[in-house]
Amino acid sequence: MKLYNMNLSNFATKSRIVVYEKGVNIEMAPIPGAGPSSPEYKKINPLGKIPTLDADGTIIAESEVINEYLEDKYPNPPCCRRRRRAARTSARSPASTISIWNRPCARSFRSSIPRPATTRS
Ligand SMILES: N[C@@H](CCC(=O)N[C@@H](CS)C(=O)NCC(=O)O)C(=O)O
Repeated sequence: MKLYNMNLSNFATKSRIVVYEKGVNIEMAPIPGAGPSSPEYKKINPLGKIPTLDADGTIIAESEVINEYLEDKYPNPPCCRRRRRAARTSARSPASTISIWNRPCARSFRSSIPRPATTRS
């Protein structure tokens, strides 16, 4: 597997961080030809955008998609996105519990708020 990337590309850096965080052995490949718009690179990624992952013959473009692929293929250690998801869930749980189980309380509060005018008669 190889990741076509360039040191100064912020999008490539997003994917490089995931590769390094997971500690997987993925070759860091330079962009062939004279740059991203070179015919050599466009044979790999016709849009000429960096990064591109060559996953043993399957070409994957877009840093977010590459990162999701890496997360699925190498779930451990989980990357930042999954840790954020876990953090979001732990914040949602008490919020949801309050909104579901304190409904009578919420209803009485809502009834004290004047309803907005509607166009329906
Ligand atoms: N949405 C793409 C953006 C990729 C992108 O725009 N990369 C820049 C480098 S940071 C690039 O390839 N620029 C070369 C060009 O547009 O010709 C991604 O997330 O991978």
